Amino acid sequence: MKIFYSEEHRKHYPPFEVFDGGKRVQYYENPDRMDRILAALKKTDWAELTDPKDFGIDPIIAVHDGDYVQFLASAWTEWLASDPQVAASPEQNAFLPATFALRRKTRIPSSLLGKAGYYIMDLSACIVEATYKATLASANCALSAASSSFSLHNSSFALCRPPGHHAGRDYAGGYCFINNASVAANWLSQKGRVALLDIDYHAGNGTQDIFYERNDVLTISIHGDPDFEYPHYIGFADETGAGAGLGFHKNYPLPKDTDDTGYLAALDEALTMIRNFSPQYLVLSTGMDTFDGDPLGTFHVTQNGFSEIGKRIFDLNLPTAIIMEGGYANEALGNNIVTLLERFK
Ligand code: SP5
Ligand code: ZN
Repeated sequence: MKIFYSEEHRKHYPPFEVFDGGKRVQYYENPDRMDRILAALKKTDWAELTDPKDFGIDPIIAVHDGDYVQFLASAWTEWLASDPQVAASPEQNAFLPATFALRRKTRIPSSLLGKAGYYIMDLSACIVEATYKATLASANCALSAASSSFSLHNSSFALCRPPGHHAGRDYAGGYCFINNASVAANWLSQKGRVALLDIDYHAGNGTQDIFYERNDVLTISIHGDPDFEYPHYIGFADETGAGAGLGFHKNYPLPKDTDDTGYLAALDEALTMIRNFSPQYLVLSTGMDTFDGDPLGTFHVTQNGFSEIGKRIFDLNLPTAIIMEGGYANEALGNNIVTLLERFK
């Protein structure tokens, strides 16, 4: 199986993020995650590490607003230039807003900090010098997997970092800047019908927003109920699409402590919905933070659970672009990913 991976992510390693209550903590979405996955893949005899192809900016700005992408590209340099303290110790700093646009989004602010509060939804999407280049490489991994689905009719794994599913058309959040899975799904939608299934523990709010009014890409997310879990404001069961897209989005918000049995029951419903849509391609937003013991999750999906999840999705018999999203139990991350991917090889 082809594994699309780039080393460009490595220097995207903000020195902190801010948790609930204003607590500064280590950045959970860290390069060690990739090293654990790479180590596990290298022990197999089927993982074929491949550099992504460069697809240029067009497939990205087909999904994201150009002014938002421009903000991502220049934010760090502008931040550095604006603050001598940051310039004196850039490695100890990350760019984050302290004021948010909330529900006032009528005009794009002209100042850098105004833009930040307008384009960033939380305190986990920290921008550092290497962020923009890392996000481009990550999107190219997803596009390479999509292209492989199209031209080779096979399934492949985009080992994306940073992840993408919390990023919307014009916003970053939850470690995500460019929505890799959405960029891949949108690219594939020009070749045929696409279903995008999101099995990350957190609701795929960015993906939901991007495709909400479209009926050519079916989007489904299975996740911790936003009633108690991040992203809090989106991902509820009654959000089913709008306009032409009505009926083409589905959320499965699940309770705390969901185990393999509860998870697989929701997955089976999602798979039935995908079969009824009869897509030609599947994009799988693959978060491993549903794992029992993940520091950011509350579910108890086991390694056996991931094996069964992989098998049931594979049984759809669709060329699948498997896109890495979250998963923060680093010690188990490699085995968990390999367990899921093994079902597709
Ligand atoms: C891609 C992805 O999985 N992004 C997740 C971003 C989640 N940010 C949540 C921040 C709130 C953390 N609450 C921590 C509870 C620890 N017990
Ligand atoms: Zn997640």
